Amino acid sequence: MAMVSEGYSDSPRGIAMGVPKICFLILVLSGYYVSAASRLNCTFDDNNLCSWIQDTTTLSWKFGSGISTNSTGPKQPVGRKGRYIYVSSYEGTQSDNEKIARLQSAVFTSFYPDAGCFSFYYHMFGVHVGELRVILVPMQDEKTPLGRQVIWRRRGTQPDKWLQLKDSLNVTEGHYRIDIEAEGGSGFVGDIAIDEITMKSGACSGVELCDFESSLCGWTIEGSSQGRYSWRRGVKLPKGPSQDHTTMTEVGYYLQAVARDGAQTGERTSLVSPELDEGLGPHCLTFWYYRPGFSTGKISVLKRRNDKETLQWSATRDVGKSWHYGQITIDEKTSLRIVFQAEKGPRNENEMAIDDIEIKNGACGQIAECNFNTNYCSYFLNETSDFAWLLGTGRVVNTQFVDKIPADNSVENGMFIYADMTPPSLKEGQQAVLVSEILEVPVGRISCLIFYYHSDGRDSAILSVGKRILDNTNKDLKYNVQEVYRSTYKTGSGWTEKFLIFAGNLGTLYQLYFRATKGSGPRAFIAVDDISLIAGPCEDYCSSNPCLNDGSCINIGNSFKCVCQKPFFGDKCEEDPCTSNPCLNAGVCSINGNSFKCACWTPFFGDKCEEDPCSSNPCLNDGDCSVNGTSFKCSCRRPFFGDRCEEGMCYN
Ligand SMILES: [Ca+2]
Ligand SMILES: [Ca+2]
Ligand SMILES: [Ca+2]
Repeated sequence: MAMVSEGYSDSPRGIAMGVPKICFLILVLSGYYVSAASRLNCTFDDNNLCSWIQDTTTLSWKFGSGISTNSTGPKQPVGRKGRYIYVSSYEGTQSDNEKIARLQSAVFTSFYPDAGCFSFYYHMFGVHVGELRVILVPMQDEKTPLGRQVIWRRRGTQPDKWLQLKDSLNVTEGHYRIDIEAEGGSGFVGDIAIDEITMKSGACSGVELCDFESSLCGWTIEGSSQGRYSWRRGVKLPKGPSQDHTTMTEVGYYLQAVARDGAQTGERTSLVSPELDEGLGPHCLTFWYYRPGFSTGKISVLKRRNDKETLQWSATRDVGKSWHYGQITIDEKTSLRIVFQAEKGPRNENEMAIDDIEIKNGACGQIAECNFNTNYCSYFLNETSDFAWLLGTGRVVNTQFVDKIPADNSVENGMFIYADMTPPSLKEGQQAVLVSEILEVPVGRISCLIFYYHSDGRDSAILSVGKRILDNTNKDLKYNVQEVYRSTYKTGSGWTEKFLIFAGNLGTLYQLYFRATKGSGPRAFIAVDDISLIAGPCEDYCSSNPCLNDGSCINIGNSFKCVCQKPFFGDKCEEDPCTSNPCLNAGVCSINGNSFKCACWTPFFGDKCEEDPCSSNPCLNDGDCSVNGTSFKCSCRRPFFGDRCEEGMCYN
């Protein structure tokens, strides 16, 4: 714990040296030690821990297979078969300071300058989930630890799916051990599971998320020319946010633009990405930033190509002492780098920060758009909430209390958000409030909010939707809450679509909110999915029934999406597995489950009727093959003869 809680941060010295790709010293796995490090690999499938050992603690890692779907653990192991290991949040006996399950790796050796890529899958779900952390332990020898450094952690409930940690280890020469610790929570609802640990030589490739927990992920820092203003990686730095965005706790690394004594207004520092390949196609860059106060400075995102930078996004307004969401679409034909630039403002009471930079396939949607299939997008739980909006498919909290969850689990068969009103400590009237990133009333002054919701159960609960209008005319930010919609209506099975008009004065800043209020009992279920917001009046793009073959239509922004019944697919569910005529040689296609089956004409055969008796080239010695009924005939070249031209006049 030591290095993290002391506010350790990387020295900017390495930055000035301009170390390419992965900064600082990295794990080496070469020669003999490659096998030593790969010994860390484990799938847990055969009920064994491979080279890992369980340290003696009060909680224990157990083997699971995911068959108990009503528990909070994963529904199945990674790869859908075998085993994983998990820790129950609470075993009923431990006191608060001894609720840790610890897995220890074998000791391995590393030295500069190669890298090791460490990864595993984790699943953490349920209101009482504690913390999962990875600790790098420098070792004097096989037995004696020299300290411990937390290199990654997640706390509290996460989306109800397997997520992957993948990180280039960042260590100097020496002997090391890795510990994986799961800390229990305050109650029974919540398991922490892990699966498929791997360690490979070389830095990780294809890392899409940089949370700064163990490194700069291959990005580099350029300080101001005067050297007094620079991005700095650290934990709980002075004048910064009170919590890290990744972990939502005080421990966790982010990047802060730090001004030293004498730093002048207008000095700039840049965080520069590795070169992004050309012709990637559209990608969405998302990030979280912290910028409170009127004169704190400016935070910008630029594209850099051949030392020429073009501005893509910037924030100068006061958005209060909390993390905020930003996104830009990148779609470039030539390679480029992304730059996060901070420019120092005249005041020093706060300093700007960034965290959780992610680059995903596909263009960004509107900022308030979210299908909740991977994360909460720009939405976050308001700190005044008494309980949570969980991200998942509706299991765990409701199964014993609620008659029906949405029939197909989700509008898009992915995840959705649902309010968890089951903890016994909750009282009537308590609330969970999910808010969006700050939005601006557009030209035309009206927007249309579209969302889908589901409400069911024997007890009552209220869903209300509205806006929190931001008043930043004074030094202290204020919000004026305006409810636009309230429902106590039970939708029963399936999803109900809602269109709401939001009107306001041009340029007014506001956040959308979705609030669930608990009624008299816990037997209530409220879920929301597929939120979108567009400028202008509401229009129902599904009214013309564009989806074919019984597909259902969802309005998303100023377009629609079809959710197709199997085996149909395509934008309008217009295609089935036979649409592309997969059967060759006039074979007849029929649908077979989600795939197709071909009935072939003689002499053709094979899955796609692509073969005939000559396809396998049965004639030897350059003989010509011709189809003869359902078989073949060879015309041989002299001096060869025989059914397959396999015989010659003389053998030598
Ligand atoms: Ca496994
Ligand atoms: Ca972080
Ligand atoms: Ca969804």
